[in-house]
Amino acid sequence: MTGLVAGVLAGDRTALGRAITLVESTQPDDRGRAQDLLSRLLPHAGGAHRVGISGVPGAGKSTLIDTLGTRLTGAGHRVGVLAVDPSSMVTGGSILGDKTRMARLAADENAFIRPSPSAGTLGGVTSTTPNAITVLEAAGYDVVLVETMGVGQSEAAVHASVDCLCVLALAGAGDELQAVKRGLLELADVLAVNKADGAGEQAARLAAAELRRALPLLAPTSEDGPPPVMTVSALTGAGVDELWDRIVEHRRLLESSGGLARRRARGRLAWMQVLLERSLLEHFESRPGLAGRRSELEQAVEQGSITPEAAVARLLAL
Ligand SMILES: Nc1nc2c(ncn2[C@@H]2O[C@H](COP(=O)(O)OP(=O)(O)OP(=O)(O)O)[C@@H](O)[C@H]2O)c(=O)[nH]1
Ligand SMILES: [Mg+2]
Repeated sequence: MTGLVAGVLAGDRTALGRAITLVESTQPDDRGRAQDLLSRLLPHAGGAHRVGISGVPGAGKSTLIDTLGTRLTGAGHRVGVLAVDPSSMVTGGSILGDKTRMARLAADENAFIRPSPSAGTLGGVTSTTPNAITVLEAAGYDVVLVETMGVGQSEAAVHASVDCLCVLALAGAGDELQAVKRGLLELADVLAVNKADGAGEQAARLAAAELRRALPLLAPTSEDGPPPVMTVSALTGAGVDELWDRIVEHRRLLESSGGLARRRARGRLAWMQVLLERSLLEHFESRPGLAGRRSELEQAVEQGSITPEAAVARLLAL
């Protein structure tokens, strides 16, 4: 364990990979060691600018991370990436697909790309995402980019894990707002309409203007007013520096208002809630006899001979 801690703190890539595997492990046997490791790394963590990159499949998240990450390492940053590989859902754990889409960054010695385990997760973030961020920070990565798919509950979960959520939108055919979901819009700290290049440039600019008009109506609850809307091309790099400037500006405002500490504290509480719910469910499901009784009751509910409420009440009474 001491060797692993020292390896991570020294930025050793093998140690880093092993440490992330350990803190992501869901094996009961690993949990104690993982907690031990995390408690030793925590004093060295917290220093990164944590940025979520979200958007529908194909929005260009991986391409943006490759372009932005390469620019950041060029400017002297060390960039950690947590990325979900859609293909790993089928193959059970290959990041090859995304590594090829982040080819420059994957070969960059100042970057570390880590595939997220996607099974049973919320579109790329898991309850172990904060742990993986801790390990990367302790290893000296000062920017952590988290790629997530804009699906299900993942927006809220990733929002709780990062300092800034950058949402990539695409110009739609006709309905400009189609390619970004409302739930995502409400959580976005910075919005960027991607693929603003070549024949798509004009459409991207129109979509951005449309978003700027619509945002005050769509997300009236935000304390700081609507998020800035940019146009970028992850492919050519146009607008990517400006996008990073806005992300840095967002963080500066958060820091000067004390909001960063509050946001991170809220995030930790949100994850505690997620973990509590998961543990309660696991605890409940591990009761002897539950599985059999449950499938009987499920059949009864399917047939309509008993209400879902009554079935749950009987299960809880076990
Ligand atoms: N023209 C253009 N194409 C882009 C741009 N960014 C990404 N693409 C292309 O869009 C496709 C999807 O890009 P990805 O970066 O893999 O998108 P993603 O959001 O990571 O997709 P998933 O991980 O599958 O959800 C690829 O063919 C990219 O080459 C851009 O700025 N301009
Ligand atoms: Mg991707």
